[in-house]
Amino acid sequence: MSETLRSTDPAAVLAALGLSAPVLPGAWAGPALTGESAGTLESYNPADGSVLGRVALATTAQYEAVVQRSAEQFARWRSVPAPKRGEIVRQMGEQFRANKPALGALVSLEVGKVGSEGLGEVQETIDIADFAVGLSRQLYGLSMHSERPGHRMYEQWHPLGLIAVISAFNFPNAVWAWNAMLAAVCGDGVVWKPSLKAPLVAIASHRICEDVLAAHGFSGLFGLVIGRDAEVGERMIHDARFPLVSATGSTRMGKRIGTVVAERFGRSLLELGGNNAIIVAPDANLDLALRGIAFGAVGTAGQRCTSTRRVYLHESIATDFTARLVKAYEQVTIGDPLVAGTLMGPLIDDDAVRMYQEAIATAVGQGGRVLTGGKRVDRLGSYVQPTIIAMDGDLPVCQHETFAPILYVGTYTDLEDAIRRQNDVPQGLSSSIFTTNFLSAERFLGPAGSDCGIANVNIGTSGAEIGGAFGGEKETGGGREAGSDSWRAYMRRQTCTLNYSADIPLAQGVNFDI
Ligand code: UN1
Repeated sequence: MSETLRSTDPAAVLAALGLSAPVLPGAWAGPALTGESAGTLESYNPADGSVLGRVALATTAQYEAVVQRSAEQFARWRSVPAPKRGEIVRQMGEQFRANKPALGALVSLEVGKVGSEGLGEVQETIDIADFAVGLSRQLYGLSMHSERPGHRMYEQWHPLGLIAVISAFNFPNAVWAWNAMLAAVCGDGVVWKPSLKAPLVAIASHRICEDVLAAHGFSGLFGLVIGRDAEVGERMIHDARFPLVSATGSTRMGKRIGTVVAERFGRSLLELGGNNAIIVAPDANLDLALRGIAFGAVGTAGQRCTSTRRVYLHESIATDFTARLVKAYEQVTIGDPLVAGTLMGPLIDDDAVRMYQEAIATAVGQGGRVLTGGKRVDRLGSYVQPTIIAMDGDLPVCQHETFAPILYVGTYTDLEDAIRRQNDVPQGLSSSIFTTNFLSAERFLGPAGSDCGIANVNIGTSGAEIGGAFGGEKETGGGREAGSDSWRAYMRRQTCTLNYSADIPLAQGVNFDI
């Protein structure tokens, strides 16, 4: 399939994904549950404020039906051999490949990502599906040497159960897929509560997987509930049928989920706010630094949790480099995300525009100087200008994550001080240094260097590949999703000791002769 579908005709994109109904169901226990609803939700195109579609919000009873269905299917799915589960996930990956142009366009329409980023998001889903397929033959446990003669000891990994996935608007497809594809090969069921700002991408993604699952007799292993916190969210996090709640979103939301889930001894996997900085050393390749910062800060209109929010420039290069950065910003084409050549689309909605404006006003009040941007763009849709704010010391506003293209730029003299400042925020997701000096790079990556879950050299803070574990420390929540050994979060570990001797010796030399 080609990747060139760039229809700005939403009806064609929705029809290609089977989403043409006037009101789409918001509860899917495999197929849709219809009949009742907890109200109607409208999904808007942030590029022009038009209504893309309407969704019937899930009721409590529908939530219950979805969870029950997933639980029933899990009871059989857990006994399917993992490589066979992998084969079914492989087929899901194939379907995402076939639907990539339309689904990528829908991501652009519903959340405002530019065309290549919409497609890139679906590619991230395809990548994690491929990764999960390979993993399905590599869910390894260790074997240990028993201290007792005639004994064998090993550990094995079993499916954990039902996984609740709560996702944010900014990666409406891929972050769910990180969880769902791994959970599926690990033998789990998945119930997804997506962002109410991106319900259509969720329905399309769910249906793609459901078709594959149904063809293999596992309809409803993946469930979808598009609902408000009152009907669905709170119920879900309190629900003991979910041994794991994996959530992406704000720190405030994560605190609530972490507390409630811990109280019932569940596990939570949290991927919350970021506040990511780039240090540019005096010896950096400045062309690379410029591109890395521009994509990190302006890409996705600054609405990634990995977006670059702060830059620390060495004083010797600061004046010239800042001027280049300002010039680059002024060349950014802002507009319809699905028009070729657009680099920055709209923010998700007018609330986001308001938060952008408030953050800038606060920064200026604290002594920040707007070097470029700073204003809403005067056209239909939630568009803003990418903004650079110069600061002498670190502004208090820098402690907060604003989901918008605002970049705070400061200077430094001493690398130690720059690293201290990059770490000196409550969040700990991603970080970068641009340097050609081996010692500076290693210093940044060392144990007293960056305190983030992601630390890069000569690339920006955003755009991580799925092969690595993704997540961060401190208020970012500590969870790790996607690659490496993140799969372990979706399984339970069992330590097994087998006695094949004619005696029953006790460990630690204990005698208990009876
Ligand atoms: C997010 O913003 O929640 O590293 C996820 C990145 C993407 C994922 C971002 N691969 O920027």
